[in-house]
Amino acid sequence: MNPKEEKTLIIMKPDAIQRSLFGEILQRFERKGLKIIGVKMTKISDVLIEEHYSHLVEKPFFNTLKNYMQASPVVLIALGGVNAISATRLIVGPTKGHEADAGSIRGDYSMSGQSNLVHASDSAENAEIEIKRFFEESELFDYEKPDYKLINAEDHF
Ligand code: IDP
Ligand code: MG
Repeated sequence: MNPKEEKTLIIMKPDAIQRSLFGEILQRFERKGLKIIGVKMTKISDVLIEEHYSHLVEKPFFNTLKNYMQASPVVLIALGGVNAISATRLIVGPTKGHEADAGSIRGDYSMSGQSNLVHASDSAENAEIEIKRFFEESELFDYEKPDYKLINAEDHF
């Protein structure tokens, strides 16, 4: 296995589902060359939101953020790939949609600092914790993709 192979957690937030952008957003990750290793739809509980956004619980906007995250089910996606964590954060773009570059998901489809369509893990440490938070081991899949060598050229090894 390539030592730079990583797993990362994506959450399609309620606005992505409610605005029918799920397919469009997923396609961007697929086209980049990332591998879908887990997918499920769920409504996130109070406890898991407080855990997932523990760095924000003291903020004045936390309750509004919690209501937003529970406005509909979300879709949880685990992605795998070489340098998957940083590559995925670049595709997603910075937090505030109105500041995100055109070409990124948030830059192309969002305006808000809250309703920004998608969550992506920000470090190797957090990616591991977040995937464990939302997926059982049996819900993650390892399988061959015939395009792997085309996407990950020799310079990756
Ligand atoms: P990130 O999603 O870009 O990693 P974080 O700072 O980890 O950004 O914040 C998590 C989520 O909390 C954001 O994606 C956004 O939905 C929400 N959020 C962050 N800052 C604000 C704010 O100032 N007002 C409202 N919501 C915010
Ligand atoms: Mg974050």
